[in-house]
Amino acid sequence: MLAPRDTATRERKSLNGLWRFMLDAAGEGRDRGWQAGLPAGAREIPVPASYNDIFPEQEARDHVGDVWYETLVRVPARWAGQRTVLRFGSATHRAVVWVNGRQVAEHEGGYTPFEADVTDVVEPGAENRVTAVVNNVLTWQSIPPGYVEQTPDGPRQRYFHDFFNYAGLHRPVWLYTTPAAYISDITAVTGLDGATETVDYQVETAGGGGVQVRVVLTDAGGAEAARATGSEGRLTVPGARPWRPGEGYLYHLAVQLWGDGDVPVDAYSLPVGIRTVEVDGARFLINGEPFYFRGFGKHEDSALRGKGHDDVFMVHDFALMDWLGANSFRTSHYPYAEEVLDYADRRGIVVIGEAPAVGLNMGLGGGIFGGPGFTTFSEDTVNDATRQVHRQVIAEMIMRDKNHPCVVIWSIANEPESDTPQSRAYFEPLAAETRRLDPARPVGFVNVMLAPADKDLVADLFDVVMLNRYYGWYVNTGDLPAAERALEAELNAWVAKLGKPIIMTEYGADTLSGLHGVLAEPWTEEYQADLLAMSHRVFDRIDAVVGEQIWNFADFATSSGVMRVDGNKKGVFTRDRRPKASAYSLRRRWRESP
Ligand code: GCB
Repeated sequence: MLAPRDTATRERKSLNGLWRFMLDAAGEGRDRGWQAGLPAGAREIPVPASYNDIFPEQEARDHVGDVWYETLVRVPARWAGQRTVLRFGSATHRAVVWVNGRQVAEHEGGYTPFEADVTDVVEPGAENRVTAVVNNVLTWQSIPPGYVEQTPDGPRQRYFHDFFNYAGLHRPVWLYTTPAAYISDITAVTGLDGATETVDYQVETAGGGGVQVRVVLTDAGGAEAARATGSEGRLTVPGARPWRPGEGYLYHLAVQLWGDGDVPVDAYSLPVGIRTVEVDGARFLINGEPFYFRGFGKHEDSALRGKGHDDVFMVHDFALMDWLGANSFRTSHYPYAEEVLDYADRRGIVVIGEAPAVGLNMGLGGGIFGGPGFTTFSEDTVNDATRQVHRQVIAEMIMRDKNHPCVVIWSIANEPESDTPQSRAYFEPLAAETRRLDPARPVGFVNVMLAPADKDLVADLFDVVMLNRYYGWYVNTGDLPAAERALEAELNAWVAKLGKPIIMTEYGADTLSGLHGVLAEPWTEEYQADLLAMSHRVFDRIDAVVGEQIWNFADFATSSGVMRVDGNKKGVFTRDRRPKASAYSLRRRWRESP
């Protein structure tokens, strides 16, 4: 799926800004005809943003069900005769969209884009009404899963993941044009043929026959590097300058459709980073060189915006990662806004792209507080229908992100149950399907502490071992010597079992900014720094560990609970991005011995 871009033949119009907004807990908007116009009580709300924290109201924050968004957009008169497309970067977790009262789109899944051809529905030159009903309910058949509990005070959304269920229109909304015959998709896979760099391209077209595809690859300075004719082929680029960690060098693949005329029918330009990714024994190679991941699991999360995409936070977060010497992050626990991956491409930041499959594990969250006692995989809980949705979100993530050089691994789930035959039966086809959809990237899933090497039944299906471990926090709390022994023993067991590269995708400690202790007690800034240093000593002793990504970059919002004080506090930065003490010790480790 191509991102909307302005080109010689295409034009975009942003629909970001203030939209009209209504909560609809009773789900009666459709019957009341709100798709034809919201009632007078509608308020204004910013897009993109989560709606939960904009108004100081419990009703909005804890809303369960539908909300309505509406805006009026004047479609330029000059767009008459062009194909016009309406595109939502995301709508969390599902949406139905109308234009001028006519339904044009319906989409399941809160973290991938969807679009609709609205050529026949919009009136160029006039104001057109765009209406979306967005629903935030999580069920056993949504990804991520959840369930709604009916209480005397109304419905309550329950879920199994540790971040707040923010919802709404989180990402930019666009109207854009294409010519009637247009480029509908491009796939570019870079590689090496002997010592020569290659770009294998494939162009899909729609809306008209008799067109010819021409592609020209130019370097960052605009100089031509290769060209070809035809909808697929291989470009060779001897001596290409690679995309590599820390250096986001990009070529551009200019794709043109030609008819009989002397100007192209359609034109689109795709950034291409020429690089290879491969797993070799217990090493992770980028461009044939061993790569060590330094960085974080992150969240799309900030005050007031919730999960709304925000360029200020994006640029600032990357600058802070750079300040620390981080070279990578994981899009825990869902695909992030496309703008983030575009930026990572340009900055040379390495990304593990993760599907929104988090919370597929009923073994977590029980303990002394008592869990509801669900079975993860069963006809009534995570079942075949759930897996079908899971398959779909993986496919949409790959369709959207396949051309980003920054993405080097697909993570298809975070901490699912993985120690039962049912979990193997669930994941085996998903792993195979992910490889089929993208044979060019290693595939993994993130393993939970409950399924160490001697219990896990799933990790052998994947190329890399990604581990979330909380030695010194959830276990061996406050006892770092014991934590160090246990962590090392577990990692050695994984090395012995699979011999694959290990990336530590989470480790860390909740830390209250400003809390200090002469003795490093849990929750103090000193303890976080000590726990990280302990973990790093272990990683440095094990060759197969090829990455360390701390949980988390910044403090973030969660649902309420006795384990969470105003959210999850495992950030190296606070939610407003002030450093805790560990930031300075990390900076020394990552910047002084890169
Ligand atoms: C995990 C989860 C992450 C949580 C984290 C924690 O293992 O993957 O979503 O936030 O632990 O802090 O408990």
